[in-house]
Amino acid sequence: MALASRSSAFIVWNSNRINNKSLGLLCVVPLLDACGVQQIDDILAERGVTDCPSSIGESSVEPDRSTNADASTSTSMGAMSGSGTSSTSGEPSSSTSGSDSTGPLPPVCGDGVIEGDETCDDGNDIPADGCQECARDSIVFVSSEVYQGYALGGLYGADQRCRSLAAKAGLDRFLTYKAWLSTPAMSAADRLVHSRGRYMLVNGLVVAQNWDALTSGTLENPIMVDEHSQSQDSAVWTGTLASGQPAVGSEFCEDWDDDSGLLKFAGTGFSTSVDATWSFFEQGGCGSELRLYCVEQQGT
Ligand SMILES: [Ca+2]
Ligand SMILES: [Ca+2]
Repeated sequence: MALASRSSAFIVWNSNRINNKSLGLLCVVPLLDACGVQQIDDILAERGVTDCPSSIGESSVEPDRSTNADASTSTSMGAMSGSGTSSTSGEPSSSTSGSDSTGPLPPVCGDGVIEGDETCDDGNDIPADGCQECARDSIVFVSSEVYQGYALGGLYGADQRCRSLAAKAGLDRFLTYKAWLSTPAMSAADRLVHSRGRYMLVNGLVVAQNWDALTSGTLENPIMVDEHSQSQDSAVWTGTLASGQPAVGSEFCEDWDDDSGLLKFAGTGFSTSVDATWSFFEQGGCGSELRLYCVEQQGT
């Protein structure tokens, strides 16, 4: 009976999310989770991405990164191409790797070449143009969709949902997105890239200046804006403390993929908070329909 209830829950979710896509996939009850994730993969494939990951692998990130990185680099470079020879001007490289040792030359921030730990290099001193000190801004949004905590399909399924939402909203580099979500064995801090760049809402407001600020327990603006720039005042599945570590003591909805149908709980945050409760506020029942935080990932 638990399975039957999951089936109906899935169908409701499915009809809400993929209502007129006619993807031609038929879900068989024992394969609900796998099928749900597969359908999200197919949504991504419909948008021209055929290399959907079988795990949270970087192989899916690389092709997407290269194309978008090229695009953003060319536009930003184009915008500043006329302005002087700034090869050694501002924006010094923040990677302080030893200057006089034997290894390869350290990256030079400002030379227009993305290298080393740089995720962009627009060669200018303009901080709020999406590339600051050779670190690119990352978008973070709260999902416009809601999900039952036990039916996310695990961390991978949650990540796929973020990618699907980002793709449908037309966000760049949508395949890179991951959910701010932990299990006891895999923390958000371990899963997500610790960017030197800013974390931004899609409406341009700054959430945090970098990863350390994001995980400091205080945000500049709450992550209450979804991928379509709409406000969402809502509880959010996280299983994660503001530090990025798992919210120990909660049940994580059986790694966000609970087949038991039993009443379980998991850690939630609140989207309007700017203190540590943005990530962990209280535990919520896994049958509740809550949102996800989705975070764009920069290069490894
Ligand atoms: Ca460079
Ligand atoms: Ca810049």
